Amino acid sequence: AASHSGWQGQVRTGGHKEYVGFATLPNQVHRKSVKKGFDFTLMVAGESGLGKSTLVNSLFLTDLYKDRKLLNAEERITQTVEITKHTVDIEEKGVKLKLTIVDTPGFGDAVNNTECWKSVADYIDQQFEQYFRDESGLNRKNIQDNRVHCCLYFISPFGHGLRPLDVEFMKALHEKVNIVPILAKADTLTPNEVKKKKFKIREEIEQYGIKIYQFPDCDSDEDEDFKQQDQELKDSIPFAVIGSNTVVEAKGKRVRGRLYPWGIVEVENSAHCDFVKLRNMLVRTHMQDLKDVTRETHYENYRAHCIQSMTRMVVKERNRKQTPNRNGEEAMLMNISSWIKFTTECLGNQVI
Ligand SMILES: Nc1nc2c(ncn2[C@@H]2O[C@H](COP(=O)(O)OP(=O)(O)OP(=O)(O)O)[C@@H](O)[C@H]2O)c(=O)[nH]1
Ligand SMILES: [Mg+2]
Repeated sequence: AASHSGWQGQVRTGGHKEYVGFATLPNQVHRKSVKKGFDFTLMVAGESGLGKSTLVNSLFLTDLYKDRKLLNAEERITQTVEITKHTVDIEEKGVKLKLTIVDTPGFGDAVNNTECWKSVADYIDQQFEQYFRDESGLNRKNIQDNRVHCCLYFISPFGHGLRPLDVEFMKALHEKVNIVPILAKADTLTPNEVKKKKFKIREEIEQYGIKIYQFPDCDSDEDEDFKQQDQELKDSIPFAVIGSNTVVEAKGKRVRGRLYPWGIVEVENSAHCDFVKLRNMLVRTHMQDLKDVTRETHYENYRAHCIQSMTRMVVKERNRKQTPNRNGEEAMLMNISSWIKFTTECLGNQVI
């Protein structure tokens, strides 16, 4: 077999197959991307007080809010009042990941909650716009990609399934970002209630035509174990999670959990909640797919929409100016130059 170092190329000789060396291509890609490092942007959204900030803090084993000087660990996370972005660089076995968490203020506290999704939707669009601008600019090297790859949408454990605002919120975002629904504060429900609520929420998502992130189908040649795990993952939607910022002692081990008079719930115990399943999905199994769908579907939609409206404006402007006696070439040049002019103007004024 070919090794990844050096030229091993040989041609077919004497009828039996020899390697030219392109079997090393995956290795070349691997080394290059490890060197470059990876990035991922995760957003949390949903009603206030459902544990969004607490959960993202538990997810990546880093204290995102460590700069805040508060004494009590329980109090370390306060209500989120504006969209905040935290970036942490984490490294594991030489692989670097630049992780960005976008925390959004929960809705529900205001008297009027109509269009509470607006600022979140605008934030996602602004990141697309920045990327579109950078990509169409002169220097396309080292573009900072801040596009949101996944949005964990928190659903209250206290309602009967989805609330009207949940439906409105998710529908406002589902064409822009990969939505992964989360059943919050699962420690307040019995296992049977969790099961029933999950079923109801899945049913309503379908019924209201909400397009959540779809896990890609398994390849038919995958082994049975893998297929079963994949099915389990699909059946877990919405992930029932528990968040905590305190470390408690359970059976002699120190674990992240919540201490109640009747016992301890452990965040990372899969018998207690889907926290580990969610983290594995985000990090181990589907991070690349979430990024691919963002790029190929959500960004592509934004971009097409943008170009369409710019083209429409150019046509309108040209009709307004109506210059009947130009020859073809001159008219085409006019088109291009006004297109460029309008691109810049549209982006500048955010007319899109
Ligand atoms: N029972 C229970 N309480 C939780 C859980 N996660 C967080 N909490 C508590 O719920 C309260 C609110 O948590 P936050 O993380 O601030 O909630 P949030 O969704 O970020 O709220 P906003 O910033 O207002 O949108 C805190 O007192 C947390 O300790 C959980 O899984 N179960
Ligand atoms: Mg918060």
